[in-house]
Amino acid sequence: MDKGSLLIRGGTVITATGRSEADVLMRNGLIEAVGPDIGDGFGAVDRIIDATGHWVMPGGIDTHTHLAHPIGRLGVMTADDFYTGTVAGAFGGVTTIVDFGLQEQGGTLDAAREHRLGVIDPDAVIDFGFHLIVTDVNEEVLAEMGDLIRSGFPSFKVYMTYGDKKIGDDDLILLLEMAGEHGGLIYAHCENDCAVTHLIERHLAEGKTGPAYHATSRPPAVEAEATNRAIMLAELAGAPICIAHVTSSGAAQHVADARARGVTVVAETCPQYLVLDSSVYDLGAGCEVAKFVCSPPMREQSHVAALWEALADGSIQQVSSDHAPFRFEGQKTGGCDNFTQIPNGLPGIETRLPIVFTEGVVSGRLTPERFVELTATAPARIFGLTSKGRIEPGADADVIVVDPEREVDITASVLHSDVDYSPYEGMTLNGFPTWTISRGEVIVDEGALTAKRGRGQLVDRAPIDPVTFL
Ligand code: DUC
Ligand code: ZN
Ligand code: ZN
Repeated sequence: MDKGSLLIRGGTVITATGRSEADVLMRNGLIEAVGPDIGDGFGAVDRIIDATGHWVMPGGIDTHTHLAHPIGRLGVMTADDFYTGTVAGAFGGVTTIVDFGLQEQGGTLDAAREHRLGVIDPDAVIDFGFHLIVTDVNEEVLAEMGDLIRSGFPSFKVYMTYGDKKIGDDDLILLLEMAGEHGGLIYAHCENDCAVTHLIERHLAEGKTGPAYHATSRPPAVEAEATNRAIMLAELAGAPICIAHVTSSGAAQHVADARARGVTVVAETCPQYLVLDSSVYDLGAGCEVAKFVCSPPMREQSHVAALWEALADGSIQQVSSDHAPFRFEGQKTGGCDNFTQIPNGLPGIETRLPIVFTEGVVSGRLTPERFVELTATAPARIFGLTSKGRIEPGADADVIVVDPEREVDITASVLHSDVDYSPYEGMTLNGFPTWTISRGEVIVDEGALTAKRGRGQLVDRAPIDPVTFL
């Protein structure tokens, strides 16, 4: 079937490896040609976009989103469904997400896969995959993993804390061994559960119950210890591992040290840890602080600086959003008097690219090429999205066209998530796309949504290659 053609003319094409003044021709959902002055030789096109003065980059890939998902120990449902969440993503330049499918206690991973597909497919406006969250490890689950990996579901999320979603070290070793054997990847939320539980109990016993105490109940050592343990277990098992949301210099150093000694470990951080710090947990700010409750929490400035260094020097390989949106009124406010009752997470799918663009590229910390690598090319490589994250002939035509000079003042009302606040209110951000293009179709057209609900497709993902994914 002819799915049409589109020529993006006159922009600066930026990829992870370089930049050039070039046109990009897309046909039938794929990139057909990239080069200067593409014209008559390729025949007529359905539409031409004049990208003069714009940067043409691979669409963002966000491999850490929680849409319509019961989060953490409390199991509160996130506020975005797969329509509002992916619409927000499209406006923020995201053309693919990798979300999560949760294994029920006593259930199989295959049942989790089937169920989740049924939830996502009718609603998503951009392409999608999902990691399977393993919460209950047994013989049957271990036996399923090989087939799942070979059928396009190569990554498995584990929580080292979070109530009944937590798995212990004994199970983590088994999962790592099985993943390593079959080309899978374990993706780990690393916090020491015993320490978190102990510190929460101590805070409550001392009457430290307000939202600001969330942060002191999960200090950096809690994260660094679990990160090191997960890496060491992966090393023992000879398996690759991806560390979710690194927030602290200690955890980042464990990743860097392990990579230097040849361990197949990669890591992500998230925008909130790059532009916010522990000052958001001001004891005097009352319940407003609940807006910033996420796990791990934001850290002091020395950690923020260490994360930027790790992004620039390559010891952290990607930036995902960990989009876990909760409304302030009615969801976050449920824990104004007891921080353990605040659902953990921040909205961020729409602001991820603009934050990294503004604070990374515009501020001179990252090259434009590194921006593309961190937000699209590396996530595709790490999580097996072989058709995405590149602008080259044969790749999926997932492209954003950005006017690097255009600024947007952030308020909740200019964003598209189904939440009543943004953690970034008051910031001015560059890097929002003028056009977002998914498989050759313009889905955001100069501020207007042109995508149909449910047009997004499941992405076939390849097994992990532990050599190239580094
Ligand atoms: N941390 C959060 O704050 N929210 C989503 C899940 C997580 O690990
Ligand atoms: Zn997590
Ligand atoms: Zn998460």
